[in-house]
Amino acid sequence: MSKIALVTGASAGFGAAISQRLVADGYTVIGAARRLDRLQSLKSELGDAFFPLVMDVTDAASVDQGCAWIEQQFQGLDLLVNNAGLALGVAPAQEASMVDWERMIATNILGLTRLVHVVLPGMVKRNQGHIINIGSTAGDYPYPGGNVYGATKAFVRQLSLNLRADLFGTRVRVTNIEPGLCGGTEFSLVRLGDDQRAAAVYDGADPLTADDVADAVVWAATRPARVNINSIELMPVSQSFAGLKIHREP
Ligand code: NDP
Ligand code: 8X3
Repeated sequence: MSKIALVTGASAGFGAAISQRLVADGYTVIGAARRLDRLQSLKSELGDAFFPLVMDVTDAASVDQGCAWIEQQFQGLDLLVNNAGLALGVAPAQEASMVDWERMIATNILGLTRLVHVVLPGMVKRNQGHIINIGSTAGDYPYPGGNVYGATKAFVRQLSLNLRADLFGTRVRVTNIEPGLCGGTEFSLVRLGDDQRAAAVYDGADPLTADDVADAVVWAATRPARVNINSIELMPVSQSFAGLKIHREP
């Protein structure tokens, strides 16, 4: 029997690459997102092992309905990859849009948490399963304009660790994958709203690719059942840390 995985945000970027890798590894994958046409074109590539599912993670009814369908069709999940997420804007906090902040919190925090809440009891009951959350280096290291986006990813990191604390004594696994700069996805277009500005983020940088992230996800998922990978932080070689800054009065 092939293992059953739900990948949120499967219509683009990491989610599409993770779905491809999991199917290649023998999983049956339910790929969830809002854009059905994108999921359908992934299905035409991946075939019978891929099931498109329209789901908006910010909508409780949509998540409940989608997860009920999965329970009925597949009798539960072996793997949840909580990948759907977004950044909006790079304005400093004092100039940022509250609407953008609310959307990031609704998607990256509430949406991800809602999926955990729906899926976890079944995993615990079956005493097996794995939740892989997609965090970010933005949850570990501050940068100007990262404000609420980075804070949502810090939430993902701490939730992942706290889940492990609660799951002590069960065989359910939790992993947080924290990528740094990664190109070839829609992330910067969504964040900046402009093709040229998005392309400039990666100019000359040799960033990570979605395949690099999918590699980390599939590696964590395929360790022996006794092994829990708590977190994986990965960056392109071209990315490193800035020092602390000191503002000096003239
Ligand atoms: P993309 O913008 O390429 O993909 C985001 C995916 O999330 C899309 O499939 C989108 O599908 C889905 N999504 C967004 N909102 C919702 C929603 N409300 N309900 C369901 N699905 C939703 O981004 P990436 O692949 O680059 O990013 C994926 C994850 O990785 C995000 O959590 C991001 O924060 C994180 N990340 C990205 C990095 C990067 O540099 N690219 C680095 C570190 C972390 P649709 O619009 O069809 O719903
Ligand atoms: C995305 C990575 O550095 O653009 O999570 O915030 S970064």
